[in-house]
Amino acid sequence: MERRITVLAGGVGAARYLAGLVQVVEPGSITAIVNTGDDTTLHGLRICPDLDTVTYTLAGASNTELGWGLQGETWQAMDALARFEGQAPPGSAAGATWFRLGDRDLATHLYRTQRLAEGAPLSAVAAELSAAWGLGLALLPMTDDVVATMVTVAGEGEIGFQDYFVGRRHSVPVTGVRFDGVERAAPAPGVLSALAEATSIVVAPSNPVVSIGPVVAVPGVGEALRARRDDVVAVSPIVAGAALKGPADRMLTELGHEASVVGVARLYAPLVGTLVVDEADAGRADEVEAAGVRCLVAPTVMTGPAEAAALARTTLGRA
Ligand code: FO1
Repeated sequence: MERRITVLAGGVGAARYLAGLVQVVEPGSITAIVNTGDDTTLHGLRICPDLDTVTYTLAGASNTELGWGLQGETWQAMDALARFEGQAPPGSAAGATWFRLGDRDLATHLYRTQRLAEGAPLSAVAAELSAAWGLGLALLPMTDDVVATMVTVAGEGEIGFQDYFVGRRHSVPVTGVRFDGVERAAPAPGVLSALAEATSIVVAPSNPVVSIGPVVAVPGVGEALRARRDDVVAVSPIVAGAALKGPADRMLTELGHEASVVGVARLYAPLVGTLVVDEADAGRADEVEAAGVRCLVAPTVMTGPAEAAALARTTLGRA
């Protein structure tokens, strides 16, 4: 039977996993369904951080020092913008430089924004950008509609995801998360068929709340996953109680979940048949299974391309 792999993806962890996966299977057999809840509009430009992180990483062009954006980046546009920053009246976002858009990265947002203004759906634009970078897999946004992850921050109220993540350096306690617009969103073309027709479905090691959460909240996507639960394998983004990158561990605790592979298993249990946990968490395998999820213990920390490829093989049952 022809192999088809569908991956639910957030940002850096998912991008690294996919970079491993393209080493072990034909890229043409892979569909990545990517979170767009982090997307934002600044300077009139539509910015899709997770789509771009996956694209740049698979193209071998990501800025590994920063963890976002392009390698070899320069910042002349941001430096020039800083001159105007103090002139904007209160409440205006004009001239904002807190969210750094590199000169090369700007080209992506310029192209995307123009195409969206011409009426192209985001899925078409993502395909064009991914083709321009020479990628062989299908890269789908979870939806062509606008969905915005909103974060309720203690003592401050609700703010946009990037205001929390970059503006507050994800260091403030979170009391709630909501995906604005998701109930009206439709899965992007190809999303539901990629889930229905996949021979394997993988939930990449991404933040369960703000990266995978928005994807499964798109009407129809959670249901499609539940229907394939036995074939869904997730990789825990939590290793030995800590997130390898980002605020997933704190966020889980703040929202009343356990920041551990067991907490991840309990969250994913309705959708996921198997959870891959790192060897550091081998001692918790029984508790993962008690949550109703098969537990696979394997190295999950992707320190380089070989480790990412090995993790991809594990998720495909080919370790
Ligand atoms: N992350 C930062 O910490 N600071 C930034 O200034 C920043 C700018 C930025 C620009 C484009 C882009 O695609 C991503 C960018 N990110 C930045 C990363 C992004 O905020 C997060 O990594 C993701 O949204 C979380 O997955």
